[in-house]
Amino acid sequence: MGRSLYGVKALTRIFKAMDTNSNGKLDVDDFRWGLMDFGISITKEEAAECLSSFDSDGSGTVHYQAFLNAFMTPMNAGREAIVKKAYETLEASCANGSVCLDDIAKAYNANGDPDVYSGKRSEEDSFMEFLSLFDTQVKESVVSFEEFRAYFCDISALVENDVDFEKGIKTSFKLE
Ligand SMILES: [Ca+2]
Repeated sequence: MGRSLYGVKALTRIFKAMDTNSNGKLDVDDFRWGLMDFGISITKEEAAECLSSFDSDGSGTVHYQAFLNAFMTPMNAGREAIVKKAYETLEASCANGSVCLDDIAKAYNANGDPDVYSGKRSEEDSFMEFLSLFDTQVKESVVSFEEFRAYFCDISALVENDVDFEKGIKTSFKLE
């Protein structure tokens, strides 16, 4: 374990712990009570002000994706494009038109992982870790583009060079 590769997982855990009614959004009360669990006590007004810094659509709540985006290192346009292409390629190749965990597992080639490439860990470890990062462990469950993208945001933060990043994705999903 280690490094920012687990960023998405840790953030997801925090988000879910705060989202007590499990509606995928944090409101002022979720946020306030969540912080109290960490021993931080703030007023409703302070909580509202904090939330507004995450809240891009002015709804007074923070969606899961906005929460992740606030903490994750964004990918540049070139990286976004290659990740999107990988997902679209998966979409085109999978049986029922939506990308399931099993489709990703079948397509994934661990040699695209920089740590496998450099000999730091085995293909199997890389593969198991890759799958463990997705919320679902059920083969038939759909993996959304947002989940897929979040995983590569984590990877992206570790890879300095755009060329290496692109090469990694291309190898992982056998893109031309
Ligand atoms: Ca909620």
